[in-house]
Amino acid sequence: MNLTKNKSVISWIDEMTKLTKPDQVVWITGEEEQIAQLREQAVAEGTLIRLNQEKLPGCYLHRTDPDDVARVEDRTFICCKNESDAGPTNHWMDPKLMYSKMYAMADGAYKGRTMYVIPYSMSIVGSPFAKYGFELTDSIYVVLNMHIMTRVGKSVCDALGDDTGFIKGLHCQCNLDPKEKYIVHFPEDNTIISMNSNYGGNVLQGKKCFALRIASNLGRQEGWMAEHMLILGIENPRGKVRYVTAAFPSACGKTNLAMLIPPEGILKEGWKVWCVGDDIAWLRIGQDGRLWAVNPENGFFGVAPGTSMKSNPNAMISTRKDTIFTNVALDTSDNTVWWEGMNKTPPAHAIDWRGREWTPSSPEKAAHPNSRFTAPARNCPCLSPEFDNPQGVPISAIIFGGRRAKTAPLVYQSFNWNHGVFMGSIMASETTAAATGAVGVVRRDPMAMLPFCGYHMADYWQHWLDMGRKIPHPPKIFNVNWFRTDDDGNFAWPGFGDNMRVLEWIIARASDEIGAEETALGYEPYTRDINAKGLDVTTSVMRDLLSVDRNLWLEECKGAREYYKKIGERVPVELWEELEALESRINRGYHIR
Ligand code: OXD
Ligand code: MN
Repeated sequence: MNLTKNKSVISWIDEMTKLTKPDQVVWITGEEEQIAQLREQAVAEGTLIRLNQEKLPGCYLHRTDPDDVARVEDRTFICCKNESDAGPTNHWMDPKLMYSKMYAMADGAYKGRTMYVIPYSMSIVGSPFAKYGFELTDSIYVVLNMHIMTRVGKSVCDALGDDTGFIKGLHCQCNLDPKEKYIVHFPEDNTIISMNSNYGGNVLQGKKCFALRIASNLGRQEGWMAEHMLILGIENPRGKVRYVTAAFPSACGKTNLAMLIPPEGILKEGWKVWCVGDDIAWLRIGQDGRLWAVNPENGFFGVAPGTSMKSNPNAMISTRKDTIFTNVALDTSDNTVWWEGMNKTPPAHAIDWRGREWTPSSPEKAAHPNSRFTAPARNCPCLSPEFDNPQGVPISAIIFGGRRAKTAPLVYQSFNWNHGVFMGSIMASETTAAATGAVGVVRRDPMAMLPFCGYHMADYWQHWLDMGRKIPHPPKIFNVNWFRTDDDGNFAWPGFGDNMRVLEWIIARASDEIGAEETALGYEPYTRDINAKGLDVTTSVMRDLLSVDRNLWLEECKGAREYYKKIGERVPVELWEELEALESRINRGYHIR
C-alpha cells in the first residue's frame, strides 16, 4: 500500500523496486504497532537483543559487523557534474559513472529480502524549515533507528503532497564488503546512495548525508545554512532564555556541552541550560532580521564510552528507555549494557561488542570506542520546551572551538561577522591519543564541517560571508578552547559544567552587557569577568588561560596560509585579508596578552 499519490515518488520507487528486486515492499507508516512488530522481528532474527525491560524499558542492543563500526570518509563521495565544484576536501566521481556503478551493485540486491520505504522529515513536519525524504532500505535496524532520529510516516507524505523537491535515498546492505562500501551524494539531483554498510553515520541518511551534505547545498541555493552545530538555550535567573549554537570537531564534548548542568552555585542563582540539539543546526533569517535555528533531528546518536552520570547525567537518563545501543557491552548479570567510562566498576562478566566473552582482565575493550546510543530527544530531562517549535529559536551567539593545548585562549570574540567567519575557517583540533596516528598534530576542520560540507569549501566560506551581509541582526561569533594545558600537561580548565562560566560571559557580550579587552585575536574577557566563584582556578591560572603566545600565533598564521593555499584560488579575498590583518596585529605585538 502506497502512502502517497505523488507521481514522482511513486515512479522513482517503482524504478528502484525493479532494480533491487525485493520479495515485498513495506511502507513505514510511523504507527507504533508497526514499529513494535518490526522490533519483534528484529529480535527473532537476531538483529536486536532485547535488554532487561524492567531496568531499560523499550531498549535493545545491536552489534554491527566488526569492519563496519564508523563513518568512512575515504569511501564518501560528492558526485556533481564538475569535479571542481566538489572542491579539494571531498572525494569526487563523475555522476554518470557513479550511478552505473551503484546501480550495478543494487541490481537484485534485495532479492529474498524486504524493501522498507521510510518517508521521513528533517525538522518538524510542516514547519518552514522542514525538508522531506524517502529512504529505501533492506535493514530493519535502519528503520528502527530512523524512527528515533527523524520524524517518519504518513504525515510526511501528506505534508509533501505533490511536491517534487524530496530527497531520494537508497541503502543496500549487500554483503558489507568494506572494499565495496560507498556513501554517495548526488547534490544536483538530491539523491543519496549507501552501499555495503549498516553503520549509523553511513546509513541513517537523514543525519550526515541529508541534514549536512545535501542540505549544505540546498542552503546555499536557497539562502540558509546547514551546520554541524549543537543548539542550547541559557536561561538567566530572570527567566530570559538566550540561544547559542556551537561547532566543534569530534572528541571535543559536543553532546556534553549541549546537555550541560551548571555548577552548584550558578544553579542556585537560578541559571538553567536547555538542549535544543546536540549535532546539527539548520539556520534561517527570521522576519525580525535575526538568525533562527532548528535541530532537524528527533533523537541523539551519541558516543557511549565516556558518558556517565558524572560527565553527562542528562545523556545517561536519555538512554534509560526506548533506546537502541550499538556495539556496547552486554552485562550478563542483569542483561543491561556497559561501556568504558560509564563507572569504575566494570561487570565481572560481559559479552563484548563483538559478541565474545569478556571479563575485566580481558586485554581488549568491552565496548567499541565508537559504540553508540540512539535515544529519542523527548527522553532528555533538559530538552528545551522550544524543541518542537516550528519557527525554531533565535540565535544570539555562534561558538567555534577545538582542542588546542596552548594556542587558543579559553574564549575570545570576533571583531565582526567576517572576522568570525575567518575564525571558523581556520578552526583546528590537535589529535589525541584516542585517534590513530601521531598525537598533537593539528588537523584543520573548518566550522567542524570538513567531512560534511557537500561542496567546495571555499564556496561554503563565501556563502557564510554572503549570509553575513543578509542578516540584519547577526549573532556574535566566539571561539572557545576547553583544552588548554599547564606546564605539566594537565588541563588548566575544569571543563564540563564549569563551561557554563564561559557561556555566561558569551551571553553577556552577545547582549552588549559588559566590556572586553581588545587584543590581537579579538575581544577577550577581563580576567575578573569570568565568574570563578567556587572554582579552584586562581587569577594567575585564569590569566594563563587567556594568554596568547606570539610565536605560536605566528605559526598558526603560517598554518592557516598553507591551508588556504591547499583550498585554492576560490578562497574569498575577505578571508585572506582577515588572515593578513591578524598576522600584522601579532607582528606589531598589538595587545598581546
Ligand atoms: C557524529 C560525528 O557522529 O560528528 O556526530 O562523527
Ligand atoms: Mn556530529
